[in-house]
Amino acid sequence: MNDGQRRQLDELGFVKREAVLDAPRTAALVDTVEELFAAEGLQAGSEFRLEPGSRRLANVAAKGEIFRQCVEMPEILVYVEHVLGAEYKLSSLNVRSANPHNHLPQPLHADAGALPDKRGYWICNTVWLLDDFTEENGAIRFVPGSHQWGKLPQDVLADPAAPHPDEILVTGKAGDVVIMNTHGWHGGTENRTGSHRRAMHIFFCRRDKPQQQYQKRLIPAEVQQGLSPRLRWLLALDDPLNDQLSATGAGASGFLK
Ligand SMILES: O=C(O)CCC(=O)C(=O)O
Repeated sequence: MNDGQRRQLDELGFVKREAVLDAPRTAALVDTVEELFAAEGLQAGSEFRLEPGSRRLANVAAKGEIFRQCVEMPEILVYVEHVLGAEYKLSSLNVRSANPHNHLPQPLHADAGALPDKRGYWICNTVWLLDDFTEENGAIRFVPGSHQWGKLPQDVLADPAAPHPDEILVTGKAGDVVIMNTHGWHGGTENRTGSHRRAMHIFFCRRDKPQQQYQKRLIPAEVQQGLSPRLRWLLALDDPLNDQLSATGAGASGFLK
């Protein structure tokens, strides 16, 4: 991470890394995502939450090695560590696909309704673009600096779904990854095109907080056995504190992530 990127993440609340995924890997992710949508049908995303106007998949760390490989990419984790400190873990791994002609913009929100606590920031999302994000197709808007305000949009805005005077639209190319301090106010926008707008959300939290998706329960035991020590650490598979915090599903509360 260079100084400019660090400053952007600290001050604006997000930074984009271009071309993290090459075209074949992006295409393979899209194929796997579409296979899962087809297999899961109307149930897709229901383990976490459904969202009108969008297709969602949940728990995809349990649904393919291709997703787990993205969790441990050092060139992205360096940013996550910058936001959360050295003691972080995967919280959840989902896919969101804004439907063609989806005219339901998300309200501005902080992920999981989370405010920073005494120790500071405790969530960080990474948004992996599986399609180009354009001004037309439902790119994410972000209110720069709002991660530092210690307030939730629903508590201070008359209408969190309305455009915010300071919001920036985060556009990019398929294969880019946007690292977001999602204490900051953000949300998906309208998709005015005839195509799906797909993204994967690899969501991290500090290790003293519950996971949104308790990986130890979700990932099949035979798959867990074959995972590297690094991935086991990232997924908190051998972490008694995480067992205590996450086994009840407490981390699933709050707003959309
Ligand atoms: O548009 C996206 O992929 C991100 C939307 C978002 O902020 C969320 O689902 O919490």
